[in-house]
Amino acid sequence: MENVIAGEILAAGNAAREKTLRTDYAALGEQLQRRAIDIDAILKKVEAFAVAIPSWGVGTGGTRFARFPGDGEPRDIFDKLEDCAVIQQLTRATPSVSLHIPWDRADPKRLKQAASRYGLGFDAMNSNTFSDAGDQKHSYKFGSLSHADAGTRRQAVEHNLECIEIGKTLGSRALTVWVGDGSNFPGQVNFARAFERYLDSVKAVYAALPSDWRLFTEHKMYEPAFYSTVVQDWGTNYIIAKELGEKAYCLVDLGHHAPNVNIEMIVSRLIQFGKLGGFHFNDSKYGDDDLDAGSIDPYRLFLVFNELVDAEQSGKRDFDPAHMLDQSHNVTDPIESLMLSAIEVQRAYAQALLVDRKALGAYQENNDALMATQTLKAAYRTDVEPILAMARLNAGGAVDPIATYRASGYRRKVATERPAVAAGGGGIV
Ligand code: PSV
Ligand code: MN
Repeated sequence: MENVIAGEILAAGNAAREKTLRTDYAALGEQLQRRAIDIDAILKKVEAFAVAIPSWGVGTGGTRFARFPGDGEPRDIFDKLEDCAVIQQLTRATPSVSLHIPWDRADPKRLKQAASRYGLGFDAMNSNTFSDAGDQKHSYKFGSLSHADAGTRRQAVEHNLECIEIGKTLGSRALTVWVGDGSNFPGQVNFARAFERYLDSVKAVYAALPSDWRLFTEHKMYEPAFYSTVVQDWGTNYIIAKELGEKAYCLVDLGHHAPNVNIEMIVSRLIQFGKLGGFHFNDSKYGDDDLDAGSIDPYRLFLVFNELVDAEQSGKRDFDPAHMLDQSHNVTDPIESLMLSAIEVQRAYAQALLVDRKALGAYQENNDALMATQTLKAAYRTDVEPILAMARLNAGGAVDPIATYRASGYRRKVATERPAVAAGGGGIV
């Protein structure tokens, strides 16, 4: 496996930090032992935890007002894979990349070669029928899978089939479908007819799914349609997954809900009825802000993982939610944001593993609301950083990924190698 960051830089950074880390890890181990928790067992689980990087996340994002490109931005999917390799090399928590077609269209064999050179795999494929590609016949201005015109729907279905074909060569095992279909004016579309057309189209996509693949449909409350959206909420999404069959699951993008919605309860419901497919992790304050995971409300992220760990520990069958990041970086170096976001997701998982579930169950049975919530807080308040850093060190990553990345000068290097990517209008990301 090719190292993008020089081995000596990584080793030097770790050498400077390893002694302190071992002291901190031992101290946390003692603290957890008093709570009857074996730190090494938690470490093992954290080491096995992974979250996929969205290929589109390593480029600088933008808003509809402007995009301010950063230095050395990836020019194509091969540069993106190189950036993803840096994230994986230093965090060891992001072994796969999620591709978006047509943005990442390239010879699948070359893609596979490039990824395996870096030791990366491919996560879910993402189709794009929310914007027009240069060479397509029908426009998606008024929708795609739910479009009133049969030719446009057919084109959108075929695009999804092409994504599956590309994914097969790459070794992907899932397709994520998000459509921006909806309306901007009351009366513009007939809700029922649009949903019926969507269901017909997505059924045609589902029919082409290989037997070992999963189909993830992603709901979103609004944007780009601002009055109604065809797949707007988890209820609609659940209906879709039920209508399609056992390979269809709901994907929860944390940013796709109204502010203050109890997302962890949605997660619980979908788990209970066997339809939770996975996540797009990010954070938000007002809407689909695509901010870094855990940057605004880390407690909510913990509460989501509390549900996941609860399900995992209660032995739910066929429970294997996909973990992906989906965020947009407008003011930070995307590599740094993605490294920290992956670690934040991992942190929420580690904290959720510390919840005393036996005590919590007893408090719940006895209606002791105060102690029940304190039980969650006790886990959340625990500083699990030594566990996360130890997991990285054991796997050959960096104790401090940001410091090591900055010391490596990677961004300066690619800035000289990659000609600037144009500024300009924003994207939807
Ligand atoms: C839509 O906002 C979304 O969350 C979907 O996952 C898209 O595929 C992604 O963002 C990129 O635009
Ligand atoms: Mn998403």
